[in-house]
Amino acid sequence: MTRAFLGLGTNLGDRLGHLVTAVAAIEDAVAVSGVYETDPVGGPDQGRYLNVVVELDTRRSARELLAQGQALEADAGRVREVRWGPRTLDVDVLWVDGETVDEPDLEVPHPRMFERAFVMVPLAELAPDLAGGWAGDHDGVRRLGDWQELVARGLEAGS
Ligand code: A4P
Ligand code: MG
Repeated sequence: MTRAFLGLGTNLGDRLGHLVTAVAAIEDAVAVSGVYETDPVGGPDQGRYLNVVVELDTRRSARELLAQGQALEADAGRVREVRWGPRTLDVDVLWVDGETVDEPDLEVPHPRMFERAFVMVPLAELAPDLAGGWAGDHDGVRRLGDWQELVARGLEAGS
C-alpha cells in the first residue's frame, strides 16, 4: 500500500457538498485535512474556494487516481471554460510516495503545489514530512474547522 495525497478545490455552488460527495467516493481515503477557505489564485475575478487535502492508502497508480479525479469533476457538473477559472470541483493528484510522472497530461508531484498556500497549509496537517517546513506566506488561507465537524454541522460554512 502506498501513501498518496489529492488536493480538492471548489468555488461554485454547494462547495462543501461537492467536497463531501467526492470524499465519500474515494474508497481508499484515510484522512482529510481541515477545511480552508482561500482567496483565488490566478484566473479571472472569482469567488473564494474551499480547499482540502485528502490522504489515501492505496494500491492505485497516479494515473488511476487522475482518472477517478476527472470522473468526480464530471459528476460535480464541472464545465471547463478558462484555465484557473471558477469550478464546482477540481481534483489534483499532488503526491504519490515513490512515484514521479512527467507526461503531457499528468505531472506528479503536482508542479505548482509547493508554491501554493491552499495546498501546503492543509497538507502540513497530514504530512509534516512533506509540508511541515513550508515557509511560504499563509495570507488568504483561513481554516474554517475540522472536516468531521463541518460535515456534521452540514453547513455551507463561510458563505
Ligand atoms: N494535469 C497534469 N498533472 C496533473 C495532476 N497532478 N493532477 C492535467 C491533476 N491534473 C493534472 O487541469 C488541466 C490539466 O492538468 C488536466 O487535463 C490534467 O490532465 P484542469 O483541472 O482541466 O484545469 P485547471 O485546474 O484550471 O488547470 P491547472 O493548471 O490544473 O490548475 P491548477 O493548478 O489545478 O489550479 N485558487 C484557490 N484558492 N484554490 C484552488 O483550488 N485552483 C486553481 C487551479 C487555481 N486557483 C485556485 C485553486
Ligand atoms: Mg486542476
